[in-house]
Amino acid sequence: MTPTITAFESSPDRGRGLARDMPVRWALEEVGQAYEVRLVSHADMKAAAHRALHPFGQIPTYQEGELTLFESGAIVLHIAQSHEGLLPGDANARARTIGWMFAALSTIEPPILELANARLLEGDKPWTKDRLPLVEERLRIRLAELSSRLGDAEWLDGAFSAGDLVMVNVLRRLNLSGFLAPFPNLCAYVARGEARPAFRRAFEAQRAVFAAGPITGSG
Ligand code: GTB
Repeated sequence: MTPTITAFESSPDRGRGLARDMPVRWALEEVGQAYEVRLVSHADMKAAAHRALHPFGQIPTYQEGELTLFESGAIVLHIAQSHEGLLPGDANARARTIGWMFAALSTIEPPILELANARLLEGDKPWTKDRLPLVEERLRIRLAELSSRLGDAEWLDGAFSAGDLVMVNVLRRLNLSGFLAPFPNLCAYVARGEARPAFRRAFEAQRAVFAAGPITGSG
């Protein structure tokens, strides 16, 4: 059965592939699973019909037969568990891969989002001048730790896996920030992920939505 995912009708990232339909598209491309995309406006996301799929009124969602999922990490894990290619066969390696997915979403991503919020949402607040250096330092520490663990390896734990997919996707948010620059191995790691043909297909698919422009009227 062909799954259907949701994505922004008009993404605020202007086609840079930073919204969270991107890891889902990427995972589907990696495993060679065709999918359909239902584009939603901000109003659609907050309407009752969408909230029945996603309690927080967000994208992405994933529907496949009787199954409805939200949370990009859970969706990527489901795709990885139901296809070959993104999880190792060995049980211990599989558990470690899932550990890296959690590490990406619950250890590396929070300081990245904290920085984005401090700059974009709280940039004009009186406390930001004092708080921002602390937030930046917390992110630098996490990146240094990740860089040290990755070392000269190509991927985090053996062959490319769902752990790398989620980690690279999280780190991409820093691409234009300069925060990755002190860590050449992390820059190369992100570039390796972005060079994968499945990533390119996913990226082009989401970019095409932005390039086509917003849907206006029903014609
Ligand atoms: N934890 C959830 C997941 O991983 O699926 C988070 C889902 C989420 O944050 N969805 C966002 C959303 O629907 C879109 S991706 N927001 C609408 C709302 O909450 O009302 C987050 C995002 C948005 C924009 C950019 N950008 O412009 O760069 C990057 C990431």
